[in-house]
Amino acid sequence: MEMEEIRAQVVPAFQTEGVLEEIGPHGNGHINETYKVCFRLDTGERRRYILQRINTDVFKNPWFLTENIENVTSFLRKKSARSGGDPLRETLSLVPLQSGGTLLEDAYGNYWRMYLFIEDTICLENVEKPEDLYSSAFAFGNFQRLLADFPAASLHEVIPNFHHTPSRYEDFNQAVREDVCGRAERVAEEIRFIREREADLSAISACLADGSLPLRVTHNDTKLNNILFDAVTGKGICVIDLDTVMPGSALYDFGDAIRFGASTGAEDEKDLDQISCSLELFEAYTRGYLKGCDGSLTEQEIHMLPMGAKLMTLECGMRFLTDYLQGDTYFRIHREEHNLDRARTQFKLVRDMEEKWEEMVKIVERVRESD
Ligand code: ADP
Ligand code: GN1
Ligand code: MG
Repeated sequence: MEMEEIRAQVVPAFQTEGVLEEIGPHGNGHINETYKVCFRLDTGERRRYILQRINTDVFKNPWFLTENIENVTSFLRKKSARSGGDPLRETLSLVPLQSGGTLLEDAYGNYWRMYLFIEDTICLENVEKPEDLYSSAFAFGNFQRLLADFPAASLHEVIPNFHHTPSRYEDFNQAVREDVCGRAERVAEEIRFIREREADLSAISACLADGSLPLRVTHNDTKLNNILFDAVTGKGICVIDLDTVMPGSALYDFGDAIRFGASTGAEDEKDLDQISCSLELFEAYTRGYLKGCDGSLTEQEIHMLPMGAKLMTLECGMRFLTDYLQGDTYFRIHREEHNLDRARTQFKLVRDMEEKWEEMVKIVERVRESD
């Protein structure tokens, strides 16, 4: 959709303040389309908003997704207000439509939503220092703690089996069998890498099924760039990108954050020599996460944190490779073989974690004891 159309037909549907000045693409997400929309008030003050077109290939039911976000954000806003916080800074706020509700379906069948832009914050694409990761970990842990008494059963499972690794493995095997782009032969080594680890894949799902791991409300996409940091204090103040909030395991949130944040290189780095799992960053995240969860994790969850890191990294690599095999239809790519490069960084990380396993286990023990 052209920017002019978005400006004329989408933006006016929302209850914004002031006169529209500018609209442009924003952020680096792989799934939705994000725009920053700037308005000017009579007083000269600026009002900004985040406008997003929801990817309905990925999120098949945007109504359910919106219901989840409305319920979770209003729950968090109330908690923030009760504890003397700043609800509009600590929680995402959906902007209502002129016609009521918060989800817009345009004339072409696209779905849109708008959030208040949280000002004076920064969003980090890469870890610049361990404190950043600590701070993001605290925010994600705190998010989990705040949602501990949210009625999890009321949430829609917007993407069924999102972090159910054995089910991702089935999808992967099907993609290898079908090999619609004729790419399987080229990635035989990566396919073997995954298959050699088949026995590990049910480590979390089996414990959720037998009740030895509790089902919690989890974020499920705990990349560093899904936290907004206060521009002055550097503290992680708001957890964003709530599309995948669903019932799940705390290990999903911990593991996904480690695979992204404790890597010494970018998710799509081509030079695999740049990629390893930094134990310093692993420790910083573990410390921040346990602090943020504030005693709410069980012994078993803490014990399995290294497994969470390894499995979520392997799963993500498997998802990138599956998408590569299927012709890059899920994750947005910016170059040929982008998904393959992404998959390779994840497998390099998994191998490195396996080599550092004993140290990761010791770090978790040390952090727990010092807590
Ligand atoms: P995606 O699902 O595509 O990752 P996100 O919801 O994470 O989309 O948004 C993309 C980027 O937009 C974020 O990484 C962040 O930089 C920015 N962003 C999103 N929501 C807000 C907000 N309410 N205030 C300020 N920036 C935001
Ligand atoms: C996607 O939209 P974004 O970039 O925050 C994906 C995550 C992956 C991530 C990998 C809904 O997240 O699961 O871990 O890319 N989100 C969805 O970078 O599939
Ligand atoms: Mg995001």
